[in-house]
Amino acid sequence: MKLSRRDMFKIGGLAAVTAAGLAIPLGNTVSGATASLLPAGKMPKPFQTTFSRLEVLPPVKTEVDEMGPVAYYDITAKTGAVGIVPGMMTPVLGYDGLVPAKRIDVEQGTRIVMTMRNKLPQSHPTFGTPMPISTHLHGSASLPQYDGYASDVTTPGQKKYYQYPNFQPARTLWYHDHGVHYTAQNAYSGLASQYHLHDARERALLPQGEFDVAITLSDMMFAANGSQLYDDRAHSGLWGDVVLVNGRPWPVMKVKKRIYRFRFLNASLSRSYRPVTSPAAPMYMVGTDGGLAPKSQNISQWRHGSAERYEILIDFSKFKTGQRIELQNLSNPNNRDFDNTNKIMAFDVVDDAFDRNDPTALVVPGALDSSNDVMALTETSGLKVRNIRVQRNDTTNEWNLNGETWHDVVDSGFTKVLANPNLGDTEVWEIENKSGGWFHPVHIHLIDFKILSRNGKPPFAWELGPKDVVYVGEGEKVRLLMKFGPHRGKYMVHCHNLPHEDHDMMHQFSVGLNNGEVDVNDPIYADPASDDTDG
Ligand SMILES: [Cu+2]
Repeated sequence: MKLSRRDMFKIGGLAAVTAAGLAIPLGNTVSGATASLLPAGKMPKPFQTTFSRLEVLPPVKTEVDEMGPVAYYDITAKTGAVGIVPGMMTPVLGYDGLVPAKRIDVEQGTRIVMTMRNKLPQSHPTFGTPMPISTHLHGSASLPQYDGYASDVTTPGQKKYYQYPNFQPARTLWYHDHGVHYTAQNAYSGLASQYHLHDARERALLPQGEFDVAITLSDMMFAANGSQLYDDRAHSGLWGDVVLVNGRPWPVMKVKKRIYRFRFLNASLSRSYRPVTSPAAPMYMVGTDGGLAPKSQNISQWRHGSAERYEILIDFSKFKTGQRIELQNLSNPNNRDFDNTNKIMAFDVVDDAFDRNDPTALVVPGALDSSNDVMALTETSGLKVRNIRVQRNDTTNEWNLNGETWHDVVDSGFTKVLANPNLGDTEVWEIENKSGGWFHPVHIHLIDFKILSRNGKPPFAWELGPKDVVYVGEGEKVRLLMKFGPHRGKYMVHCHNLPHEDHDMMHQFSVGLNNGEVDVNDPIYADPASDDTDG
């Protein structure tokens, strides 16, 4: 099923909200007290909830076949309800109806076959948007037909089998909806969770178990009845006034006097964060989107755009029992900040015992020895250099890459590409944002890249690891180095500010495909969704 250009204009309620947003100038950092329309006294307040860990989803079956170990998962996208606003229930979409959805943990070398069933209604219970879904495992070098290609949709009543190879180095991935033109509504309503790929190196070097903590950041705003409010301000973005950590507003977590590893994922549609601890706690970046960095980097804060993952060690060993350390948000230009969006969560130090013989408890590793080959790549003369401009068409209110959109890809019968490297090619991609009025977190599927420079200067300390999303800030030009493989086929490249992606800042590149060649891994036709009769 393909959605036409017209589909997005059919949504009465949503269009009305968006039209209201048009009156406000784009691109300004406009601060207000709140965005939610909740009655006084109902608005969630910081540090009133207890931190909640993401539960781990067990496989329904594991076995060893001729290719090795494989774990099977069976997930159903369906509606649910959560209690974020005191005394009110908020309708949501969830994997198995849960928000936050459970996370998946897997060892390197174990393949995953995941059945994704769409048991959503025909239209969104709050926004009225259509409900075809596509599931992307962000950070995985999956084959094109299992990569959550936006137009490879699973409609209500259908299911699709996804295959995830898990041969890559350990990393923090996440699975989330990528359905064409409605990814923003679907992810905002809950179709997202983390996925941790483990390996021996990461297990030896970094905190595990209780001290390896998933942190999914998101933001939300609410209508007077407690349902989600969606206002993407003429597709410029959605900035909620309630910051959620693993689905709870500004929670408080008890921490022991040792080092913790936090896997920060920014799952906000548009908001970027600049987390900082107060009082300052020692912090070290040890991993980025594509896994371990070559060495740890001592940082005092970091800039965190949508879909980026940063693994950060925070050392609580020098604090006193009872001390509270707030994780605050210094924000970045062109976000919309509200009364409490300068806070994320808090840590309360407790005196509980921990194993002092755990080598990760009190020592921050220096060299991490990234096994991700991309960090060993160097730029040599003669490499293909591609220039990509991220920009906005003010006439259509649509965002584009080099003037082209996903509509152009659809209209070309999915033949149009932004780049066509051969399998194994190494290239430099220069992504340029000439605007001073907005920022774009740009995600390239399939590969990991190394950031060579930003505006001619070295990347930030927290970016010195393998990446698959790059923050292209106002007036910034980033240079990225990447090697294309291990699969041939077509993959998306897009902005991860999801209202930008949906309208319509998404394109594709092909790897190793010759003109006119039949693509055996065609992202839409190779292994499409089918009717779900057994679920
Ligand atoms: Cu963007």
